[in-house]
Amino acid sequence: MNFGLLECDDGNILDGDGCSADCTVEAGYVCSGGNITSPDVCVSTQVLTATLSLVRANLLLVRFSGSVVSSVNSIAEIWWSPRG
Ligand SMILES: [Ca+2]
Repeated sequence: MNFGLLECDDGNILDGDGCSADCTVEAGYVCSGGNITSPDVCVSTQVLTATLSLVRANLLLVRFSGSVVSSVNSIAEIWWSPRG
């Protein structure tokens, strides 16, 4: 956990999630909230743009300007957010 001596500590040794394996904040992220008992939480600062195209009846194509993660709330509702 982050004792204030590291740029960040998210509790893992993975790169690409905002806090690198050597505990530095990765480009395009901000990390905060870490303390002696809790890890930092890193979020992407990337602002995405989306392009919508109606491919054919009942088929919509969504293209994003960057990597995203998605979550499905219902068969008609999908949410996307910047990866990270
Ligand atoms: Ca990490």
